[in-house]
Amino acid sequence: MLFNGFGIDAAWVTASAVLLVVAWLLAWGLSLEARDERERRGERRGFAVGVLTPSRGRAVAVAAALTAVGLGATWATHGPASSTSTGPAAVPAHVALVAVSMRRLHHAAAEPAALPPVARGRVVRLTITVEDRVLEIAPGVRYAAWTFNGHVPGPVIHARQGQRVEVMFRNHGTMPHSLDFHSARIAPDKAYRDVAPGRSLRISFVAERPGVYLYHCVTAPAVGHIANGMYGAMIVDPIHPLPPAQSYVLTAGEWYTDHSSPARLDFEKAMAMTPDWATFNGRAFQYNDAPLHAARNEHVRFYVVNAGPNLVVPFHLVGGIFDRAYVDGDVTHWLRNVQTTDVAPGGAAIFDARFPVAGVYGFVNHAFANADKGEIGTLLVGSARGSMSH
Ligand SMILES: [Cu+2]
Repeated sequence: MLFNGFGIDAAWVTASAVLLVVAWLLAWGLSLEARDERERRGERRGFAVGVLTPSRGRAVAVAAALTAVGLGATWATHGPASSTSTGPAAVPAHVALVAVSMRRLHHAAAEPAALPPVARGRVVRLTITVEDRVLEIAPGVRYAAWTFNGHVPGPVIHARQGQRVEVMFRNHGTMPHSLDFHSARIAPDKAYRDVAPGRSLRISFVAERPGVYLYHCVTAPAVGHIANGMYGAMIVDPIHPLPPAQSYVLTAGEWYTDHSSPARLDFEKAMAMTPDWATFNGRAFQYNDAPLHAARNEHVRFYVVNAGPNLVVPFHLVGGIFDRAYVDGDVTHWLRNVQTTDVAPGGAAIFDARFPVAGVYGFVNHAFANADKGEIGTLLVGSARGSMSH
């Protein structure tokens, strides 16, 4: 159809509108992801802005590809060269497809496992805010979590030995919460005290001991607060850093669910130490769906923190042997040629490995009942594709 007197095809107008809408959708998606990432890291305004993580970057790339396909189809079927005038009925469908795809990809994004860069400067400042939020903790399972910065686990804090860490802790939840840093030597009756809803507390300490540490809410009953998702990892690089490596942070935790939707904590299950789900970084099986990557013969490092609250994590590579295991995160000495080593609840360890052969590798909790509950992930070495079965 032509607009009288202007020679403009209705399909052209529609396609232009589609382009505008899609561009807006992409910009909206990008801004959401960037905000999400800033919140996850607990960064304040003016602090270094986080970048898109690889998995979310991929999500945007896929959305852009879908957009291109949609526009191409629109062009082909409704372009000005077309003599038919069936109407651009397919255009809204393309827009809907792009919107739905972006939404699905957004929600399917795995928690980033890559170690963020070490903070610069003499003082590391960040904000950790308690937020009650419904999260997907396993495929199709929603849980009403208590979070630090909207995610489970909370932001990875990556500092260097000797830096001062200043945390602004805000409680936007509905009950008292607190923050306990295993990386600090500090009077807990003051620094780790309960903070009432709507209130805040500044916690400051020097990261004097290198290693890898848990932080968590310690408000009674701590088992319940940790089981509801209130935990995170903190890495303190030694003054003389470890050898460079492709580094990932895996924080293990358990979920104990009732039968409601969204699910809530079943306290009796937590006391019996019988979780429904065991996870690396908060969601069961997520790194089978979004595998981690390494190059052949590259040094790979796993910082494994066990938030528990209850169960030991015997960490193991399927298809690999750890060259080094820094037990309990002690960077001054390590075990060699390790197949499996326990990571205690409230503890952590560092594992180094290399993979001379390309392929699909796994990292698991070798207490296999807990691997079956979700503590299992895939590491793709070289150009391999696929995932560990589960
Ligand atoms: Cu709490």
